[in-house]
Amino acid sequence: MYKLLLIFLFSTFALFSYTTFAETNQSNNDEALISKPGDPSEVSRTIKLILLDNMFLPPEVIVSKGETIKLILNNLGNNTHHFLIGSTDDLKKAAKMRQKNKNLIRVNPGEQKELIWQFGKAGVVHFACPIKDHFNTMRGRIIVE
Ligand SMILES: [Cu+2]
Repeated sequence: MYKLLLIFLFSTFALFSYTTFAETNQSNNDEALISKPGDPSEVSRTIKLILLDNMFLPPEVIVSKGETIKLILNNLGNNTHHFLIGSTDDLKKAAKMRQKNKNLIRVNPGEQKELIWQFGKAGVVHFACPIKDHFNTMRGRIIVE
């Protein structure tokens, strides 16, 4: 019984430390606090983004603080594009390292994908297609008012 209690205490502590670390890590990144994946039941608006070779239309979107947006990504270009939302650093890293990112959405030509995203704080969130040769022009931003 005593042993079981020790295991319980240790795992609670481990979980707590992990959460604390995750929060500390996130607070270094303002954009992570401004936006995050949203709950489908809280969608207040749908915004369509057209993906072309190589740009987003519109390249700038304005949302209100607190909104959960369903983003429709419609690829009308001839090439496959990727969509990644995050901080400028995240996007640059993804473009440079071509790393697997769980938030990366692949949209083939003629295809349409959805992303539900919540904007909790006023600020600016960036999005881009991190594919090499696309990244320089295929960028946009979401302004949270
Ligand atoms: Cu692209």
